[in-house]
Amino acid sequence: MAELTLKTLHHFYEQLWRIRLLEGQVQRLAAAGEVPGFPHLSTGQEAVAVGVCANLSAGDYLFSGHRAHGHVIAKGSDPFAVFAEIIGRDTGLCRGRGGSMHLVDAANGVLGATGVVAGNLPLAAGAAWAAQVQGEGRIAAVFFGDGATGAGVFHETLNMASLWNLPLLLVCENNGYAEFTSREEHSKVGKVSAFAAPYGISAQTVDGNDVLAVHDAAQKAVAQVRGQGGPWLLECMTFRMAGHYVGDAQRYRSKEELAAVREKDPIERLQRHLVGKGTPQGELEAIAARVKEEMAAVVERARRAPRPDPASVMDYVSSAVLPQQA
Ligand SMILES: Cc1ncc(C[n+]2csc(CCOP(=O)(O)OP(=O)(O)O)c2C)c(N)n1
Ligand SMILES: [Mg+2]
Repeated sequence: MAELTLKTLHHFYEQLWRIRLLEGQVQRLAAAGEVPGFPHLSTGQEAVAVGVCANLSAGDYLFSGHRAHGHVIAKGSDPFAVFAEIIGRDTGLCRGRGGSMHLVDAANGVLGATGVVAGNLPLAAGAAWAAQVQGEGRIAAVFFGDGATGAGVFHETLNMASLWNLPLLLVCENNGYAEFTSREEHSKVGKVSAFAAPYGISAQTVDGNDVLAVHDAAQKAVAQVRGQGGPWLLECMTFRMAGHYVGDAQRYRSKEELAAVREKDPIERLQRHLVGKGTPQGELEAIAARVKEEMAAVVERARRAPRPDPASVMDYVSSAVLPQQA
C-alpha cells in the first residue's frame, strides 16, 4: 500500500476528534435531558469509522446501526445536520423525525441507520445488488456490532452476498460486548471473521483502534469489492470507552478493565504516531482546539434551530397521496 501523506494523517486526526467531540456534546446534552431517546456513543471506536470511510466515495451506499454518529460524520455528512437530527430539530438530516438511531442522508449515500440489530445487513445487500445492476462502480458498506452476528439474518446476508457476488463490504466493530453481555458469554466463535470462510467470503481481522491498520485493510477490501471480486468481511477489534448507551452505569465492567480500555485510545495512538513522524505536539493541539470550537458552534446553532411543526407530522411518511376515507 502507498504510504499516506502527512496531510491525510492530519485529516484522520481531525476527523477522530470531530466524532469524539461531537459525541461528547451529545453526552452533555443527554445528561441535561435535551436529547430524545437513548443515544449510543462510539467513543473509543472512532478509528473504524474514519479508516473505513476514507476509502468510500459519496456515491457509495452506507448503512449503520444504533451506534451510527461516527460513521455518518466520517462518510462526510454535515455535522450540523447530524447534531440537529440527534436533538430533533427541523434542520436535521431527517427534519428531526429520526433522531440518533435513524440517521439518513441519501444525498451522501447514507441510506440509513437502524436500531434493529442486524436489520441493516439485508438492506445493505439489497443496495449492493442495486449497485451491481446499475453498474456504475458503487459499493455498499454496512457497519454492525459483534452482537449482530448472533442473528440469523447475518448468515442469510453472507450467503446471498456470496452467491450473487455482491459489491458489499461488511464491517464488524467487535467491541467484545452486546449490550451488557460479553462476547465470551454469547458465542463460542472467537473471531467474527471466522464466519466468512464457510460462505466463501474473504475476511480479515484488524486492530480497530489503529486507524492506519483499519485504513490499510479497508483499502484492500474495497479494491476487491469494487473490482467485482465479491464481498469482504472486515472485523475491527475495538473497545467502547463509554457505556452501551448514555446513562449506562457499566456495573458489568471492572475499574481495571475500563482503565485498560482507556490506555488503548485510538486518538492518542495516532497522536503518538504523528509526533514520531515529526508533527509538533502544538500543531496537534491546535487541530483539536479548532475542531472543539467548530463543534461547540455547531451545537449552539443546532440548539437554536426550530423543532418540526407538529402539524407536519404526516409529511414524508409516504410519497403516495393517500385517498381520503369516506
Ligand atoms: C433485533 C434486535 N434485538 C435486540 C435489540 C436490543 N439491542 C440493542 S443494542 C444490542 C446489542 C448489540 O450489540 P452489538 O451488535 O455488539 O453492538 P454494540 O452495541 O456493541 O455496538 C441489543 C441486543 C435490538 N435493538 N434489536
Ligand atoms: Mg458489540
